Amino acid sequence: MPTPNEAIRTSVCALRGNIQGTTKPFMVLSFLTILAVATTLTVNRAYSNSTVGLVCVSAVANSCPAAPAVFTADPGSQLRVRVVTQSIDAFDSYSVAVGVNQSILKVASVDATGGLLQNLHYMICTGENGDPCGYWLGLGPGDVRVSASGMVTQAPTTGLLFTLTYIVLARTAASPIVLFDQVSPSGWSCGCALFSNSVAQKGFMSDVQGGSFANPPRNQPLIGDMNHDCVVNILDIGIIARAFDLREASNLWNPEADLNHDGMVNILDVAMAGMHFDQRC
Ligand SMILES: [Ca+2]
Ligand SMILES: [Ca+2]
Repeated sequence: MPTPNEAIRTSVCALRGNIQGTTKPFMVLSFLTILAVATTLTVNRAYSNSTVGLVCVSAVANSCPAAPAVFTADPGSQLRVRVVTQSIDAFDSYSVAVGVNQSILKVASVDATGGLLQNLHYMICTGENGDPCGYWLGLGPGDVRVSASGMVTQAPTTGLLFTLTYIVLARTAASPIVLFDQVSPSGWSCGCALFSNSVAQKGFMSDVQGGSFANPPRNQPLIGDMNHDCVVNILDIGIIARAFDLREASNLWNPEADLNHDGMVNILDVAMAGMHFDQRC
């Protein structure tokens, strides 16, 4: 009487014999290749859970700020975000992903100039057809996954990994810049950056410190911009229209809708907003 294990082994051997006898051995090969890839991906998860050093977004190339960086730039201008490592072990490759709201910040370039490792690769995720990140379930629109390799650095390593240049598309009071990494296409992710040292044959994680982006404060309020989205349009006229005919004594009085400050909301206020129609900050 075979043991359960022997029984399984016997059936597997029988199955293998059947497979070898099929006319499509390439299918078996494909299956084994997929299995091998899956196994490799599992191995990638074997990074130590403890972290070493820090990777941050920074305005400067040679240090991380004590508190998360706040970047400011006007719509239409460019924003430079440096991704910097601080007090980290020696490494000769890394990978890290940077996420932003792509309706506010659009990636213009990813650049390793002045960086610790020069052999740079990156993918910009768009969420559109042909998105190179489509395979990586953990990545979404606005994310950039960056990896690089080069000569082993000297520990402790502090310095620039790469520079991201964004074009500022829209106004925001605060929009996060997130650092993270995706290890597997299955969507497994960590709030960390990944490093490896092929000479010492080890991999390790670092902590990450993201930041945020905001537009600089406006000097002059935009007349008629009732909803403060930096453009005067039909939405703002609608807000004034809802306050139409109200006076200061009214329960629903909206002082903001009284653009000419005469104590009532009427056609004069609508006309005043109309004079600034389509204006932007
Ligand atoms: Ca508005
Ligand atoms: Ca008025």
